[in-house]
Amino acid sequence: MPKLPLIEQGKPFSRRQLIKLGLAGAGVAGAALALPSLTRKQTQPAKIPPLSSEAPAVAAGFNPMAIVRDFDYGTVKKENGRTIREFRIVAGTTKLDLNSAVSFITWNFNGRVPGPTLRAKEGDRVRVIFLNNGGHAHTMHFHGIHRAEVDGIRPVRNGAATIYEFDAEPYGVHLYHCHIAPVTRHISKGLYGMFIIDPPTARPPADEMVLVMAGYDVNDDQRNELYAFNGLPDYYMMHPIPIYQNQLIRLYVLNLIEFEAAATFHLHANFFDVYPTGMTLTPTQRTDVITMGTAERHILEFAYRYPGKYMFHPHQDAIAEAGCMGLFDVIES
Ligand SMILES: [Cu+2]
Repeated sequence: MPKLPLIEQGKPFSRRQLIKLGLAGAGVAGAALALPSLTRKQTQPAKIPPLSSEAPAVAAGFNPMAIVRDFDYGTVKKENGRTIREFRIVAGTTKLDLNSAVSFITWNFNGRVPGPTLRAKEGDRVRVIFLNNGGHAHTMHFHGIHRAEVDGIRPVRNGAATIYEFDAEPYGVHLYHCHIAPVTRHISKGLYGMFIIDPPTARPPADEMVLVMAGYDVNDDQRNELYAFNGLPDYYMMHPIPIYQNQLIRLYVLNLIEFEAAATFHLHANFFDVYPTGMTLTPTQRTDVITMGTAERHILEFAYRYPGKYMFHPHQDAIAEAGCMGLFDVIES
């Protein structure tokens, strides 16, 4: 074994250092490693870092750092022995600075993009009271099992309201979005959100987060010029999401990028367990990149073994480099 030259970890070797190591001109063969268990199933409550005051809201009520762990369980009522979860959703418009050069009028639910992450337990009754103040006709179309009358394709004109009521089924990660044509426009303007139905027996405790990938067509050319996780391009690059080392992380990930056939989700320096559409209680796959068509969504679980900052992004790097990119900041614990 040659004497190791003094080097800094992660820094490129100089030619001289390579020669000393006997590596000049030769490829470095990687050793095959067995994959250890990634996620320790835990029973104690998840450790979740407090919301940082350094991660500012970018418009009134619009803070991607809050959105990432914000779940709306609705107002819980009992009617004839059944649990009713009542949600109040208002469609509106909000101006958002997507970056220092691009200001964009979003169409949104409850003043944020994505809309609130609505959450119920399988078998609950969901009642969504929808008021449209958005200036155009809009709807709320939910994925899930329900009657045609509440499928959310009948336009609700500006200033009007309606109620969508259905049973929460089946459990999984679902979504809702406006279904007025052209749907590409109504979705890429911001009218979408996640709809989580928890299984009858809760999943193990975890630091749970929502990441919705979407694009912005800022010049109406049927292409996206900018992309984002949870509404704002590059926000989580500027404000990394703090998580704890060795803590089970449960990501609810949804791809709602219009005008692209599919996008992938890739996590750096780690692997994740995949629960397709969130409809299983045991993972079906372990990988570090997963392909998702538009409206496809999954639960991804992982834990980080080492502290530091790690990127996540679609591996269509053009999409990542146009705003759909973020960082986890793994805090030593
Ligand atoms: Cu709409």
